[in-house]
Amino acid sequence: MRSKRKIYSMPPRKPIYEGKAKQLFEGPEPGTLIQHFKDDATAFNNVKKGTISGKGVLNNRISEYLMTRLHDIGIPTHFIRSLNMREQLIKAVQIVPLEVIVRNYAAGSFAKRFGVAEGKALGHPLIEYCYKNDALGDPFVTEEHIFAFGWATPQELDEIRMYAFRINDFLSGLFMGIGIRLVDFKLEFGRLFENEREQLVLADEISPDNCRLWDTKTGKKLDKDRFRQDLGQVEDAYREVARRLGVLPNEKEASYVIEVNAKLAGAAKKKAAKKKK
Ligand code: ADP
Ligand code: AIR
Ligand code: ASP
Repeated sequence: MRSKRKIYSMPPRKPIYEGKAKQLFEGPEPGTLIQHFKDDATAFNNVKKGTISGKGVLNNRISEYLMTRLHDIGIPTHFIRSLNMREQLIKAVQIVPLEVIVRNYAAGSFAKRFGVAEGKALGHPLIEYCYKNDALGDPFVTEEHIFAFGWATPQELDEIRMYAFRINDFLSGLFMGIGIRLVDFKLEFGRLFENEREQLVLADEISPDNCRLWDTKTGKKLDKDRFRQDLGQVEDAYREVARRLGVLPNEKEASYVIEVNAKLAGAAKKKAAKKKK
């Protein structure tokens, strides 16, 4: 028999920002934000748009898990605690406007730029920076640009590099342990102002949306490239990563999310139809 569980509507909250994959709301305490993970997916700087059903729930879980593990090895992060299946409480930070990309193997834009085969091992992990600016298409920049424009100080960039390499070492090992090769990934950092102290912390998310993850045995892509390249089985890939990390929601939780999503979609449709009238 189907359960007659009541689905509670969300209390109104002050929206702060709506991005391509997430929404930010004002948090319950000063200096906090609620990070809401959507199923929306974009690629090639918003040129390709779609949805990956259940992605928000999985990325929320995966990012919570990875951020917690990183905190345990001494990497400061913005993550405070999980709130529900799609949301987590985070510390509000001033985002350093850089995408910090770490690469272990050639793939994506790097393979294209240098005309090398995807999967070619790089001699050592390599860091690249992009200026976080959608209107400009997140252009690649060097340290010279970063200092000249004042996006980060030399001290901050030293710290970012140190964290990025430590995160890479740790995550490469963690994924290796579950049969996944960490090919590359993107990080964002922010400035946290707390107790009259300023500290750099890891922000945003770490998930198959911003990592390239390949099965070590088969080479199968288990990340957003399946969406970018129309490879199919996109949801399955995200689920597989969550399953191997041991954070896949159980069936009961999953069916509850599907139920809530259907109700919300129905309500949104009704609202849109009313507006049209
Ligand atoms: P985008 O803005 O690129 O479309 P998202 O949809 O993922 O990306 O939106 C999340 C936004 O929240 C990003 O712009 C990211 O820089 C920002 N962000 C992530 N963590 C924090 C934080 N702790 N405090 C403030 N902003 C954050
Ligand atoms: N990335 C960069 N901008 C947005 C994202 N998600 C991530 C990709 C990939 C890495 O950064 O997901 O893991 C390098 O991307 P690219 O396209 O430069 O090869
Ligand atoms: N997230 C970026 C976009 O929406 C880049 C990407 O993931 O391909 O276009």
